[in-house]
Amino acid sequence: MNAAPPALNRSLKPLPKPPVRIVHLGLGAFHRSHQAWYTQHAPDAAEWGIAAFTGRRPDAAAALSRQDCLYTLVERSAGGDSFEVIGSIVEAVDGANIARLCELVAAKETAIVTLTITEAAYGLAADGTFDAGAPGAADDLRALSAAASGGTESGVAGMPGTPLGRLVLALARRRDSGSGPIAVVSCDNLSANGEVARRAVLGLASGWGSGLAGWIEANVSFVSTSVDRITPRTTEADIAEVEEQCGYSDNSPVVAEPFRNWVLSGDFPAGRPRWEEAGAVVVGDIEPYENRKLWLLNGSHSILAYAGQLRGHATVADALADPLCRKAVEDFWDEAARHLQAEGLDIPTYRQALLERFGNARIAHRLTQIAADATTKLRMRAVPVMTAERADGRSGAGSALMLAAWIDYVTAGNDFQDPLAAEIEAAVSLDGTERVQGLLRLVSAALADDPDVVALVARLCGSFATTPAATPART
Ligand code: CS2
Repeated sequence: MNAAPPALNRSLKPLPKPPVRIVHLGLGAFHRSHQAWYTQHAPDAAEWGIAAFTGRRPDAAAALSRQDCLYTLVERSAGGDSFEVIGSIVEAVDGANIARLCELVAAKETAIVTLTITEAAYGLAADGTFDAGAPGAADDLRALSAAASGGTESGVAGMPGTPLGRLVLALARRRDSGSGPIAVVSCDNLSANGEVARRAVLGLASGWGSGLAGWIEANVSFVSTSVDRITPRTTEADIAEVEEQCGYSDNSPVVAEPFRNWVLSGDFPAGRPRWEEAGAVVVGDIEPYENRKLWLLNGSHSILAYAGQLRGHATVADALADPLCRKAVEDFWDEAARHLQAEGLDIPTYRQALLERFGNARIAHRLTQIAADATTKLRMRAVPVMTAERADGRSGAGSALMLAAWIDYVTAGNDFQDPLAAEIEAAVSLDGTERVQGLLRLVSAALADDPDVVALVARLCGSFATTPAATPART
């Protein structure tokens, strides 16, 4: 029997460890294939190390720490794989280690906090405002108020549990340490994600009192970004492939498509890596780029996630190869494209590139992964397009089909993860039109209050039925 190969950190020449100047919340595969890649490829990479904190569980930090935070990025194209060791993350920390988070955010050298905490973690109400009554937020407001009146971050009990609650505590420490302005950079798929992050952080900071919100307004720059790189969850087969091809063992490789894109808009008062020299784009007005990506890429992903699974498919590539799903995607794109008119967006080329990216069958992008957190995602992906279509006097049938596919998906009893899971279950137990309206309300009150929209979505339910018993679509 062959001996197991050495771990990658033991088999490679040590990489230089840049000092921590970026703190990241949400150590997952996407951060490692995207922001960590851009940071490694910036010409001033030697000055910018990342300390990355996990979200709910410590596992990813523990695994990465065992190999000096190094990991392999597998770039998977239709033609084959290439491998690169990424070393820009220099510290991987359990998200519950709030003391370390406070220490790093309060440090003068730290210039940036990046976030990949998922869309749902911003605690937005359906109208886009910060929801102080949401379970995580309400607990954190209490915890922050207790901490402000004498708690310490080392006594974990009563400490904030959400990433943004923890960030607020850490920003309070930065204010107290006099380390000055800092940038918070959201890298989650939300429109105006910088502004959303600002609202959520300020909302939570009100729990702290003593002028913290005012300090944040004056000293924290909330940068908006549009991020893009398809990064499926790593599988055991990926781990085995890295071992075979690279000759070392890596417990945390990450697989991504060759394509990557990062558009940023906002100020970095304490500096930043020269990411633009690694291909990032810095713009004044991010909205058109953000909408192009959120609607065309993420919107069609959501269609494929629900319609595809209803039709028995497991991956994006399989679903796209199904003519019914493909038509739903193209119809939605036609609709969305009418509201993507800014100069330079080149929608035909973007669409063509998406077809190629989604069709890359070597990237097994699971539809179950995309299906999660629908209520938050559909607010960004279906609602704006449908609202714009209706304002222009059209039906919005392409977006309505995305909503109908989701409604059918949850109604059919498929497993799902969603911050509003209990509300979804309650709505699913209603009958017919009431069920459609109840589910729509979780995504947009305005759409649920429009009888024409409810009727249209109800009519489209059943469009992806694969069993003869289900109602066929009547469009
Ligand atoms: C996907 C995204 O899971 C999802 O909701 O639509 O993660 C998508 O793969 C990325 O935004 C691609 O950049």
